[in-house]
Amino acid sequence: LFSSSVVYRASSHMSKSNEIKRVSIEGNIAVGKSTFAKLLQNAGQDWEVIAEPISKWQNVDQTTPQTVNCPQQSSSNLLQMMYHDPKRWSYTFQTFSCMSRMRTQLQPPPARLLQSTGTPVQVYERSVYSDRYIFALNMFELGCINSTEWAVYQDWHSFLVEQFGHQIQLEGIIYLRASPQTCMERLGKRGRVEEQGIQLDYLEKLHTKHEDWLVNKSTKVHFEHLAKVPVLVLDAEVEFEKDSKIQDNLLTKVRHFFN
Ligand code: DCP
Repeated sequence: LFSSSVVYRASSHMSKSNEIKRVSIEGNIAVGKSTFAKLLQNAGQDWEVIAEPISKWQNVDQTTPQTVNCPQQSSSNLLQMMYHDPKRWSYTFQTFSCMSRMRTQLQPPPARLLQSTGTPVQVYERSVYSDRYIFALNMFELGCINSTEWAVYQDWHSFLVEQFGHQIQLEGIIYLRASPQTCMERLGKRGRVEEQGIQLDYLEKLHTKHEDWLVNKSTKVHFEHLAKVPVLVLDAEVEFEKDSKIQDNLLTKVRHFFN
């Protein structure tokens, strides 16, 4: 099903100067983005991974000091709240996850990367674009975000991307592609408590959203530059975590994408 890999070279789109490139890793829940990001991080000193700020979503009180002393706020795991009661919490979750991602990705790159003589690359786990065109859109289509919330979400998202987007503009997207069934198995194996109620049907919907955005290019995106960002599609159906040969093969494709 996913044997072919579609490659659009990122290099032609990138500037030749010693600027830092930004690339996001996209893919379904539990496909292996973090594992792949670590692989890139270890592959060369020119790569720096900016992890998805998921621990912030699981501990909201700790990240927003003004709510720390609020006695009614006993539950602070927004990820859990969203999966437990999606109609009530999806909008709040999507707002907070996108805002915290933007804040994290807007941090200045480490000096090590700025001093690099090669091609320094900042690797993001997901982006503000998958937040909107995969997750928030899906929740809207499922009726868990209502039309007023969706209008508000799109309004502030467009505004923020227009204001700050140039600082986190992507030069490439790496799409880790695997079947929803495979992601379901990996999700079960890793056993993140909040995700235990996720059904295959949900992963299938997210899979279709990834395909529409990154392969079929049928998702209506609102940012001109985004439609031109090159996409490297990698087959993540095979288990790559413990297989060095497969890892080398994937890394070769990534290097080719950047050179
Ligand atoms: N999530 C969400 N809406 C978003 C971003 C994430 O509902 N805008 C949810 C989906 C997951 C959790 O947050 O339950 C973490 O999302 P990811 O799929 O990005 O991260 P994983 O840890 O699943 O990635 P991987 O296993 O591929 O490393």
